[in-house]
Amino acid sequence: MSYTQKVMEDLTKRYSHQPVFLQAVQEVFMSLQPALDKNPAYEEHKILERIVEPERIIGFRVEWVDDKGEIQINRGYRVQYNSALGPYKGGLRFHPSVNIGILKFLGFEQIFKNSLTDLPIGGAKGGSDFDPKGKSELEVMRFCQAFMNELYRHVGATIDVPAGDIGVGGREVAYLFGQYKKLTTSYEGVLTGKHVLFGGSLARTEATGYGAVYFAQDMMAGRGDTLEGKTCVVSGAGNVAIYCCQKLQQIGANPVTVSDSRGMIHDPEGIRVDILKQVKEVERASLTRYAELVPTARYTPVSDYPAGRNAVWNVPCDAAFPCATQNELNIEDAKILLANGCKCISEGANMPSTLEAVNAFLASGICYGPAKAANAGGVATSQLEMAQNASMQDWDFATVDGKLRRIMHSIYFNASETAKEFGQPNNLVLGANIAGFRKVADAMIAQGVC
Ligand code: NDP
Ligand code: 2IT
Repeated sequence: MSYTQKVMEDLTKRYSHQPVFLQAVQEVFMSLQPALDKNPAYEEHKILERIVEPERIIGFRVEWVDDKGEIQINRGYRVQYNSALGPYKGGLRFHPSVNIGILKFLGFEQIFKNSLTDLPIGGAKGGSDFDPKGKSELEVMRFCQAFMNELYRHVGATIDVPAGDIGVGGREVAYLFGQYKKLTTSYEGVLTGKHVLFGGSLARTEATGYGAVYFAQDMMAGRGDTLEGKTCVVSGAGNVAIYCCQKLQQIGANPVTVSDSRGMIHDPEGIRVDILKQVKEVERASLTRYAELVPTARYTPVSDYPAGRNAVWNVPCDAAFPCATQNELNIEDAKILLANGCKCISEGANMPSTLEAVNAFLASGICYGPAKAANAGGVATSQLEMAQNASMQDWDFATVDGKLRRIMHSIYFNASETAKEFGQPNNLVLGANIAGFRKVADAMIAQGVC
């Protein structure tokens, strides 16, 4: 039995109740064996057994009072996964589905993603099962304050720097920042994704979506092709999806779909980003509202989809950008995309494709940009925010966007060169996993057993 199989077997027994975590580990492990064979030091130092266990998991009660005066209780977490390369760094997710297994999957991915950026950041993730949907502004503020009342003792600008993820955007980061400042009297870059008025970086809001498009451009260029004039499908309608659509339009491609948890929009004329921003960022409404405002848009509710499927993948396209959530693209979807001639997948969301779908994309030989490479632009720009805060500077939009462009290019180059080194050119899953892993593993060995 190989080293990866042995560790995976033990892990599966121990964490059978955390399926998405096991899936994330499996996705990394399926690439690593050649690198482990090449360097026996990784097994001697038990790097796999160590890297799958978080350095620390913090769990806490979050209690707050709703607008009716009723006491509400939620669960809050921070998984501080790996600090070999720098202070813990990764987002916070507020969604009713949040549990330790989901945060371990996200934190595990974050270790390798952050390593790929070549910036000094370790991996972490956190969040709560709080559902921001349907909550008033004051309820969201009270919840964020209650969450920070506990989290503040575990974070800091050189310790652990949270940011946004699903359900956590600029509004939530601002309330969390205000409460941290109140509790510690310290005005520091303890969170990223802040408003530019108090230490935020220009281009952080756009960075994940823009980065996923930059990565797709590099993949297509590697095949002598371009995204210009191409029809693109995008899932999700939040931070990542909005700025993915915006960048696609800026480079002359045509995004024709977006989706949320209740339905999807298809408009062959192209998504109206100004209206999408108004509906999602300002009104925080459902996509039915978008369909009211844009006469050419067709809305399909989730109830009309085949069970468990996201209908955006049925729309014929040249390139697809999953930007909503994990496991939103399964093997049936992958087959339809491939049959329709899709040439490029760039993952804005974390682990949006099931393992079977990933294998179908790899077998087909099309451009496939796995999440930990393709969506690393968000966290990379968060680190640029940390750098600006630490040096008390602020850089203009073009400077930050230029750095983001170069970082995405370097991630693509590193993943594709590593794939070539291991005899599988074009396999960016293998390239990204090995390139991300090696840096963390080498740093762990150098730092000793601690
Ligand atoms: P948002 O909360 O801004 O948007 C999420 C979008 O996805 C919403 O349209 C939401 O619909 C939809 N969605 C979420 N969960 C589900 C679900 N279970 N089924 C169907 N639709 C769903 O989050 P982000 O845009 O920030 O994050 C999207 C993805 O990108 C996540 O996987 C996140 O981990 C990843 N990511 C985010 C980064 C960032 O910088 N923000 C960086 C790297 C990755 P609805 O509003 O109806 O719930
Ligand atoms: O998944 C991710 O990379 C994020 N949600 C962004 C993390 C960050 O620290 O900016």
